Amino acid sequence: MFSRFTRAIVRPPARNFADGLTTADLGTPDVDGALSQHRAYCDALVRHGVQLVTLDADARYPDATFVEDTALILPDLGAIITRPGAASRAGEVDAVADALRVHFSDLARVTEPGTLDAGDVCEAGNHVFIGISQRTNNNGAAQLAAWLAPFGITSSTVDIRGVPGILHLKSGIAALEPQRLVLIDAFVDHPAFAGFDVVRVPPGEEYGANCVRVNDAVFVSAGQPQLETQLRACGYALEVLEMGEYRKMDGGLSCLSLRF
Ligand code: CIR
Repeated sequence: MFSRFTRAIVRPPARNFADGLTTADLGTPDVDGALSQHRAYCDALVRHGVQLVTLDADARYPDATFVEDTALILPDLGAIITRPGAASRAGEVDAVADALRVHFSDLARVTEPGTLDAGDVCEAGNHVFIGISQRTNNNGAAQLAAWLAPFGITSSTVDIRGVPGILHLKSGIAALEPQRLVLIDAFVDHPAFAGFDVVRVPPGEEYGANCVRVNDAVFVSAGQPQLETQLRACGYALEVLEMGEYRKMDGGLSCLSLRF
């Protein structure tokens, strides 16, 4: 599952981006700042060989820029459209499904009563961790597990509801290789992650845990200097990206693109 990505779906924020959901106490995001951070993010994807599929902004869905939550893609194999756990985000899936139908003839879907935000899905080689969160329920996780199994992909759940400060599983974990995870302290001793090579996120830099391997580089949010040093020591080239306007809306770096 660490194939090269050649494409990514992205969706710039609408002018009413600040009307989206958030628990962060970091102030109101500036939409022009968010657009400029989005452009820089897209430019970085292009620099690393990724062709963009850019969806139109849609003011009906102020959180729609966080496209990652709406689908899980197994490059060259298949894609499943999620059923987002927040009611205000339910309709975001339509435009993403339309875009994916061009590439995947048979799109699967998470259906009621399951809910799943793909920000809760972390792929590590042929195993997938599924966070049980305020957005993803056990039924949604079971539906995803059943969809993955015929592809030879195993899965397990990680209940994150008691972990403070994270919205999704991937707010606190990233897979850089099939056997190498970035983990916040809250996950370091979790049995689910035993046996993995771990890059431990320094205290105070937890927001940086939501980094993404894109082909030969790791994309990481700006402002995490110790984590940057650790990642460079592992041999990764980094793309350090300003994410401040998205952080104000509980958004991480991974959620701005759906890579395949
Ligand atoms: C939300 O609360 O749904 C959005 N404001 C943020 C979603 C971020 N998604 C992600 O980290 N995968």
